[in-house]
Amino acid sequence: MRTTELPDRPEPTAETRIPRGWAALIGVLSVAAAPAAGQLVAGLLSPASSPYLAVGDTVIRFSPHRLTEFAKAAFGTADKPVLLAGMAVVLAAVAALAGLASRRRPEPGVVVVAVLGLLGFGAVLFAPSFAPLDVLAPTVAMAVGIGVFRWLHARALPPGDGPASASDGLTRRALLVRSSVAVALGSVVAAAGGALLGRGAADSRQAVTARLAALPVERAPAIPPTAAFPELGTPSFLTPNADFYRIDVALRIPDETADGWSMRIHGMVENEMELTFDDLLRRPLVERTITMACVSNPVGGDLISTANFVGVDLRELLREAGVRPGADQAFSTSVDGWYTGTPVDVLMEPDRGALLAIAMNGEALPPEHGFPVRMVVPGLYGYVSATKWIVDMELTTFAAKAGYWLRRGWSERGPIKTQSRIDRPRGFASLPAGRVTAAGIAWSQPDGIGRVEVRVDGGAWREAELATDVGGDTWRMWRADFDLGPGSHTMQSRATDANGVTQTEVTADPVPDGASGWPTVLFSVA
Ligand SMILES: Nc1nc2c(c(=O)[nH]1)N[C@H]1C(S)=C(S)[C@@H](COP(=O)(O)O)O[C@H]1N2
Ligand SMILES: [Mo]
Repeated sequence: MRTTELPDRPEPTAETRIPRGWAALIGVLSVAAAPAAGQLVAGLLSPASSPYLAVGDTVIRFSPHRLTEFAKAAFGTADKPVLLAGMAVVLAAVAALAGLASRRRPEPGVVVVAVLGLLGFGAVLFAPSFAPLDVLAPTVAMAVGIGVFRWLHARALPPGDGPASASDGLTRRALLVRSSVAVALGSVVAAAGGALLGRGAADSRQAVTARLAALPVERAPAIPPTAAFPELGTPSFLTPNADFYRIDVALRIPDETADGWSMRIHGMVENEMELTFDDLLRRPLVERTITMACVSNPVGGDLISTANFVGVDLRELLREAGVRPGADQAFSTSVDGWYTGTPVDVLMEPDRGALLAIAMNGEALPPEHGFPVRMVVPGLYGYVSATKWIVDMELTTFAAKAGYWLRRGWSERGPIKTQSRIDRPRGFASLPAGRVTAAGIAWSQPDGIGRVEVRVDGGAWREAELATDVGGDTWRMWRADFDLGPGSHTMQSRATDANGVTQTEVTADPVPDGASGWPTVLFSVA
């Protein structure tokens, strides 16, 4: 409210406000410069960390299924470019408004640029492929966006004190035009450069997926729909790649191409081998359905997933290389410097089915799951067997060399422990009176599950109904019905493997060789 005592704030004159057109333009230019700078850093460092593309991927991930299906039907393979162009239009509109809101002071625009920057940051941070160094691209993007906006704003704002002379106005205007052109050109160069730099790995993945579709692969049997109870709360039998659990110590996801890949098998072997990606494609390719598990998975945890892996039989390769007697460890190294040792006796078991994998669920390995080549060994925890981005395998002894996690207190051999998990009821659920349906998963790779039992409130064990068997290398879903009275209840489960050995009740932490104990869920019935 104004009072007569206080002098009126002078109304800003036309001269101390940025003309509308320029205000909108500097908003648009800054909001273009930001993701362009992010794209350049991402191209240099880690292609998946481009904030603009990450936002696009996030939109796709959180779009309702029907919308993405519609987009595919309407735009075909152009669905993603259409989305990215649509985002550009929305961004330009927001940016123009932000500029218009900042005709006197830069703050409103700075806030809008910062909020957009945070969106990009969040999209990168929560991408399935996130690795620590990925924070750099969205950070640079945000800093460039804010910096450019402040810089152009200062140049566009007419001087507030006194009328500027005509020649003054001219040079100022020329400076503003030059600065704007510089920002526009810089953005185009940065975005294009970044996109080019980062293209190699993505193009290579697409090419591998396409080549694989044309190659003969010995397919795994189809998964029957009766192999899972997703309607009861179990996972789907095959885990979509984007949901597949992920564990690694990579600072950035390697952006190797398939063409550039090679791997040496050497050390205690008769015939040293050097394999290229094409060498792998020339060998018999086989698809195997495998449930991978992480040794860090606590009882009841979700560091376990299942996929159809396509690859080359690792035992066959090692037989060709001719492992010398005494070599008890296959020591594999990743291009990012991680390394582990796998027991040779396990790899050489005739039925083990260890793979040098190149594809997962019908496409080339996703970058974060080891593109172009990784190991997968049924029945062993990932830390002793599942080297992603593999580039070297040395046959040696456990006495001579220790893997990354072995040096950090984890055990030498990592057989997966027989386990079960209760997915329903959820912990602390309150259920209506009447029938309670329990469901979950159990696993005991590579031999498989023979039986799952469930009990409530420490009562008698009841045998659960098992879903259709897919094989020993995968999880097995189960379900059981109970009629329970009102009150709080405790449910436990225990799995028995195909050899009749029941999972231990003894609880153990994940360190050093995997968690054990019966999963327990507390819930209440009304
Ligand atoms: N290069 C590399 N490979 C790795 C790891 C790693 O840190 N670096 N982690 C291992 C661990 S502990 C597990 S459980 C599996 C997980 O594979 P995923 O991320 O594809 O699920 O990868 C293994 N392979
Ligand atoms: Mo792991």
